[in-house]
Order: sequence, then structure tokens, then C-alpha cells
Amino acid sequence: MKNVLLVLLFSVLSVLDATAVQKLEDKAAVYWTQPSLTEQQAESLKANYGLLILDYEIPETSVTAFALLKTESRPSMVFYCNPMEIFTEEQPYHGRPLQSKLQQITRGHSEYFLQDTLGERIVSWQEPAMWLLNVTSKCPVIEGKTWLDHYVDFLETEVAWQSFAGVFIDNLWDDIDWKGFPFDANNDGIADPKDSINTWLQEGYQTFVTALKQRLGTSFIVIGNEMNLLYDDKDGAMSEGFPNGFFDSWWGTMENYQKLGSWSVLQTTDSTKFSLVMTSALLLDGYFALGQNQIILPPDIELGKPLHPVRRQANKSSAFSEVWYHQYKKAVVVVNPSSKNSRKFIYRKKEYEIAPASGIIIERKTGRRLL
Ligand SMILES: [Ca+2]
Repeated sequence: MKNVLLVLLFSVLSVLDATAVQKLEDKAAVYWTQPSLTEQQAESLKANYGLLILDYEIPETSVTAFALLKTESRPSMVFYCNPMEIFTEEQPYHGRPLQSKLQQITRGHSEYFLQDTLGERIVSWQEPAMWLLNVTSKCPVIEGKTWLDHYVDFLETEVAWQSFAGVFIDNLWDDIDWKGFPFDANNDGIADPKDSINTWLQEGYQTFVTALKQRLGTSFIVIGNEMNLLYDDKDGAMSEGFPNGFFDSWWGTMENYQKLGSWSVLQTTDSTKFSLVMTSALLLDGYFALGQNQIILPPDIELGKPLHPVRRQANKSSAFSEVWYHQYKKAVVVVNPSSKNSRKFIYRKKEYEIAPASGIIIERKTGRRLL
């Protein structure tokens, strides 16, 4: 059933998306959550990537490097933000001037932190430790504003958003109960039921995304981290650590990916998954990101324009033993999503072996493997 669905979805998408991919690097994204960038790094990003997700501190902390990135054409740039988490007071703020301004807001309003049933703040991560903020619809309104109201103000007035095509919102999840805390988002001393806390999270985030589009413009791109289908006005999403087990791993994530559109990104820091991530993204003419805060140069491969809808080549031995492929003018991109078995792909009577959970790229004219 899933396979049939995917064929239908891929077919529709391929007609809709006429993105003119020329080189593989046009679809390479960088995921940069560090607050600074050197000029050398900026030059490399400018030359080798199609999409940059950059921490919002960079225009302020790395003025010269950032100026190098501002060009008329490629790469597209969106700024990284994280409304759900803030570094604890113990964390040094050196090099993060904008985070420091946010901390001034939370310092006076402990009501904005997401609390547990004992009224304690919840530490989201260790090293560096971060507190969770109340991004739900039950966040207290202090002097007319919730935490996310402040956050929208902050993005509009403090971040150099006019230099970007859009925003990447980290932790734009569809649920939060899995974190396992006895959350008390509505501050009544009673642990919030799973369905309630998740619904309140979704309500809070939807209000936030809508407000952002109103304030920064309807054409301002909004990409969320993770690959869920929630939040009207979202233009794309990222699957971090793809395939990560959410949304039924490869299949479900790819179904959501095609529904969310070509601003979506598949990301991994696992080098054994690089070929899978690159080729899976190229099935849908979308973006891929290799690593985090790393410049891992994408392979230099000419693709040309996408030609046909994504297709499936079934192997006879089993109903599920198929590979997916997408033809570009100069290359054929092939994916074997099976995590257990290698698969064969036949192209112009030549047989190609594809390892489990990986992909290959073949030069159309010669049949030579390029990846
Ligand atoms: Ca409660």
C-alpha cells in the first residue's frame, strides 16, 4: 500500500516541481548552528552550496564573512532560530549577543519557562544545558505577551531577517510528550495528559508560524525541524538524522517530504548514510545536508534538468525488493531504501549493485557510476 501511495505522490510532485537542477551542489544545504563564520568558510559555502541554514547571530558576529554571502543568485539563505530552548544562566554567552538579549527577557519572567509538576524548570539537554520554554498555547500572558509573542518581536526587531529568504525553526515538533517529563504547561500542579500537552504545543506553534508570516511577509520561507505535516504556511521541513525512525523511517519521511515541497531537507551526520541522504533528496529535487557545523563538500556531479517522474524498478524476487530512481538530463539517481538487502538496478541492459540503505548516481550517456 505504501509503495502505491509513494508512486502516486512522486508522480504528482514531479509534474509540479520544475526546479531546474544543474549540478548536485545546487541541492546541497549546510546546517550551521554555530554563532560565527570565518571568511574562508563563507567563501566555501558560497561556492559549493545551494542552501545555507545559518545561525541568526552570524550577521552580527561575522560581518565581513556574512557580506561575502550576500549575492543576487545562489546560495539561498535562511536563518536558524530555536524558540523552544535557551541556554541556562551558567552557559557563557560570549559570541551570542542576540541570545543574550533573549536572556534579558526570560530573566525577569520565570513564568515563561516550561515547568514540571514541582514547578521546576526543565533542562532539555546537557552540555550545553538548555532550559525548555513554554511554547504551548497555555503559556502565561505577562503584560499582554506570551513567550512566543516576545520571540516574534525579537526576530522582527533584532535579527537581520531582511538579509535572508526565510527562517529555519528548530524543534518545530508535532509532539513533546516523548521527552518523558511530568510537564505542567498550564501551571495547575497536575501533570498534563499526553494528548493535552501535544495539542497545546501544536496550538502554540501554529499561532507562532502564522504571526511570523504576517510580520515578515507571506513570501518569507518557513522551514521547520522535523518532517511533520503540521503548521499551515510552512514551506518545508528537515529530517534530522535521516532516516531517523520517525514517520516510519524512509517511507513515511519521504511521503511527508514530497508533500512539504522542495524547500525540504534530509540531513545526517552519519557518513555511512551520505549516499542515501543525497540520492533520496534528489529523488524529489529537494535539499540534503551532510553533517552539522561542517563543510563537507558535495561531490561534483552534473545532473542537468529533471526529466521524468520518479519511478520504481521492481525486482522479481520479492514484492518489496524495489529501487527508486529519478532521471535527470545527464544522470540517473537511484536509491535502495532497504536497510537489510542489497538491490540490483538495471539500466540499458547493464546491472548495478546497490548496497543496503544507499544510493548511486549513473551518468546517462555512458552508464558510468558517478557516485
Ligand atoms: Ca497541568
